Amino acid sequence: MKSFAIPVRRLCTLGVGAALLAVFAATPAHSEPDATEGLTLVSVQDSLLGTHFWYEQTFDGHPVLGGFYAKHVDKASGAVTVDDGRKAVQGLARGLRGVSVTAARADASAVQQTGGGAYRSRLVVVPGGAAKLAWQVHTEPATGSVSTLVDATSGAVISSTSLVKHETGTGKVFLPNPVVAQQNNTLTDSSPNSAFTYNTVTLNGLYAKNKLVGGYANNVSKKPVSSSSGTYSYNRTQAGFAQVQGYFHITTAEEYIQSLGFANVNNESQDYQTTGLTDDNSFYDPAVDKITFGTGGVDDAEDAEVIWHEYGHAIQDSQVPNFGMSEEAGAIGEGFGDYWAYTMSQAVSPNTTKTPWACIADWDSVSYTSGTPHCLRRTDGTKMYPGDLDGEVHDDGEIWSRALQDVNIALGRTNANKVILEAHFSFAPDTSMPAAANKTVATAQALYGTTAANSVKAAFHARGII
Ligand SMILES: [Ca+2]
Ligand SMILES: [Ca+2]
Ligand SMILES: [Ca+2]
Ligand SMILES: [Ca+2]
Ligand SMILES: [Zn+2]
Repeated sequence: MKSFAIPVRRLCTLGVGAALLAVFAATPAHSEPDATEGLTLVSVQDSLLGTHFWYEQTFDGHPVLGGFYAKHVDKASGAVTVDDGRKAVQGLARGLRGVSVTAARADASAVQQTGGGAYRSRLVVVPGGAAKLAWQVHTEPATGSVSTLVDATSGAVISSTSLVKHETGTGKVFLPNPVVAQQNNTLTDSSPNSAFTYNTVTLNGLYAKNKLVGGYANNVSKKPVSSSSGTYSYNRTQAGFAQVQGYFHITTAEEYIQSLGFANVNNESQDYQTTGLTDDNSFYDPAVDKITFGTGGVDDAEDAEVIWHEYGHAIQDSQVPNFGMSEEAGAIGEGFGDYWAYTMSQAVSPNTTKTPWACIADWDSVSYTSGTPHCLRRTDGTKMYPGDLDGEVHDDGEIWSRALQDVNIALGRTNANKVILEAHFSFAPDTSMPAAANKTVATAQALYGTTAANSVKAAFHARGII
């Protein structure tokens, strides 16, 4: 039930009073608004069947967030339908009492929060039992307009919300790669296209259908593919395929992170490109926050596990600025990237002898490995800390990825990933493996208690880390 701390007054703010009075005169009295103070007409629209009056709810002259009132007048019968979406406003004094934050200071907070320039700000009422005044600031970063609410009394940022409407598209991808999906480790880079099976998927979060640019992934490849209908169905012989792979698998990884409850782990449109590097290598460049996929051998972006490994670096860089400032921190970065490929594949593929989850990049690695299963690296190795450290971050990362795999087995995928991601926030950029392991154990303790913490401790202890 809605209640209002608004005295009843005549509707006096209408620019089209005459038209409205005429409507009222033709309709029964009971359909008129009962509390007319605090309603500002913002739009009158004619449609085939009626006329639609849209009002914004106000309190003391300020718009009430989310509050609305609509009146629909049927053209044929004159019947009036009211849609009363006004919000309760309680406990708020009139006359701007308590407002100590200037518009300029609110603008500066919003600019800092969103990275875009401020172009509009106004005082609004945040409704509820303890209603308050806030500055609503619109900024426009490269990813589209954002509305930020800044508490007009304390100056705290209450929320930041993207105003961009998202579209969906469709595309064809490998899920996670053809060796795993088809359980066939005889496929090679020169196999005919007819040997490959593709998955048709939905591309979420596109800002517009015609480009692979959206909430979580930003295709900055040269000659980016385009489709006015949002249809991105390419096969691996076409340049567009790798671009779609990048968009889909980055977006899926970030959607998963968000589903775990993390709102601020690389919550942005991650730049990636599938062109310009002919090496059989891919990398994440923290200086420009961009992932580049090489095209040597099997094009790297054809294997989602390579995409997820690189996205692992983007994840950690967003959680800990400049993460990886020591050899062991670098090894943790590589180990986490491999683990992230492992756990993303876990969700979309079976764990088989032919393609065990522990085997990373089963498809990309057919170009440079001979035995089967083909693996770039594995997460089930037996290397020990510190004796097996060789000073090369990818090699040493296998110590860390094995420990994370064991955490995953002990806690289950969801809880393990919550612990692992949460723990990253307190890693130092130049952490040692023991320090990071201890943070992870403490995180497990805080989230899930002693039994979970002991399992995590055992996983790191088994590698000699703690
Ligand atoms: Ca990023
Ligand atoms: Ca290639
Ligand atoms: Ca490759
Ligand atoms: Ca794999
Ligand atoms: Zn890496």
